[in-house]
Amino acid sequence: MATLYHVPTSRSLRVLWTLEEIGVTVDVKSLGVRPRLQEPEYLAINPAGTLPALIDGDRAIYESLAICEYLAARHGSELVVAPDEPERPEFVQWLLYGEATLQAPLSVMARVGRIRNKTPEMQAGIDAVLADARHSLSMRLKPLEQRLEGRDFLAAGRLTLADISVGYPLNNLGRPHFAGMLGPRAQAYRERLVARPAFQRAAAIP
Ligand SMILES: N[C@@H](CCC(=O)N[C@@H](CS)C(=O)NCC(=O)O)C(=O)O
Repeated sequence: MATLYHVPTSRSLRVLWTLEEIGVTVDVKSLGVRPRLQEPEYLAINPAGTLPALIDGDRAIYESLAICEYLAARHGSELVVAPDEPERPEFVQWLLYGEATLQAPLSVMARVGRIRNKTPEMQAGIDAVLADARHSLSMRLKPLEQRLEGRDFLAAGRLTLADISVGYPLNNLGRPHFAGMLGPRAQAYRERLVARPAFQRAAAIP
């Protein structure tokens, strides 16, 4: 059985959500957030120290969306839009958007938020980076709001990995700090996604 290295609230949530949607289990190893970056045992599995990682026999996969695609495709799930389906290009676009476009400014915010022992000059620089990331985030939400006009899902008229990809940063955008950033369609879409029983089960995994 494949092993998934996981930390609650990390991008491993995408993988657990995918597994819950398709009704498949893997061996889940839950790690602490910070220590793993110095743990030789974990660095031997993923030299970058990032999460998630999936080990399946001799195969190691370190990108959350690549893990989701690997597991869903292997089980013949409709969460993957097949190459011969008309909305395959849109599927790939929104699949990548969730990580490369929408999650990117959130990751910047998380990283600078971890800087300790700040001087006033550093704080001023950090505040400028945070303001820029927030502006970038508000711009990057605009195409999502447009895409959701008249649609429940991002591609192919059904739940796909594109929704699971985008659902991860949208879940993070539910925090009070981001109140008011989502447009009405993105807000309703977020609520629909996080209300899914499969999402709820995945989010409850310690
Ligand atoms: N693009 C990668 C990003 C992986 C990533 O940055 N994961 C975060 C946790 S959600 C992490 O491990 N951060 C620790 C760090 O970058 O030092 C993916 O989707 O798996």
